[in-house]
Amino acid sequence: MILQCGKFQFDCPRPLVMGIVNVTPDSFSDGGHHASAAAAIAHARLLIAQGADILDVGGESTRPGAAPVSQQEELDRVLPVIEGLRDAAFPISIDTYKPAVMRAALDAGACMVNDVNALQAEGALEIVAQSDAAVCLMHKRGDPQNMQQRPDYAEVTSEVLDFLRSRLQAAEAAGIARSRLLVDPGFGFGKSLEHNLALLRELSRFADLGVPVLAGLSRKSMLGAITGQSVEHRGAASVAAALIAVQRGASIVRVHDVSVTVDALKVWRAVQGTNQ
Ligand code: 8Y7
Repeated sequence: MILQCGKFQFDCPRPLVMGIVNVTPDSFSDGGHHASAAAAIAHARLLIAQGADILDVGGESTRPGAAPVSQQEELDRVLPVIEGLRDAAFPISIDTYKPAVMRAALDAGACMVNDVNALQAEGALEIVAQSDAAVCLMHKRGDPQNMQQRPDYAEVTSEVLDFLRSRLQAAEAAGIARSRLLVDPGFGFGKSLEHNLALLRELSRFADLGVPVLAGLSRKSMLGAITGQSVEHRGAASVAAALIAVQRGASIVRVHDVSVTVDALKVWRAVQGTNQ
């Protein structure tokens, strides 16, 4: 399976590692956007050196309970980072659900849109259609402010699959070629622990949709619920979860801890044989 990602082309039998680059204002200095951009660029370069295949740059937290950020603030955070990395020619994904941020990031050199809202915002489909970027369509229920209140599904995997199927159709109808599309069940986005476990257990059903599957489990609260570990001690659980996702057909894992994930996947690939 080939994924078209702007000028990059990924051959998806080899699982890819997406490194998370959060651009948030530095609360310890008054350097403002310049300081946070410099820190994010340095972190991005480190993740690439550790073996990340693609970087996911985001300026608004979508964690449960997070407050929204204005469009201008989000642009001020992410654009200097994408521009600062442009010459290095790393594949960059922009983590946003705002169409104006997508457009500016794509113009600045991003080759993928990672949209937790699956291009449902007015104008989002068109902006991606006009580009040659890849796009990850993720399922969520509710908004970060309220999504963990009372998640309820009759059959979680089938419902999430139905949603992603309809978003794939909408994307193709808008002119986004299938070779540019990915799907993601959206672990933790309006799901209980049981829902998240069912989705991970049945992840191969998502791979059956015929486009690459992205899985984001890194440091998430479901891993805290299982292990009892606080967020800064979920590294081992995150590597285990990434490996399980890849074994069940995920093509890309979105992680904070790139170096250890890359090593775990090297072991998996060695056992699988040469053509993975
Ligand atoms: C995911 C994500 C987050 C995910 C995709 C966190 C932006 C929360 N999680 N994007 N974003 N999939 N595609 O804990 O699971 O990293 S933010």
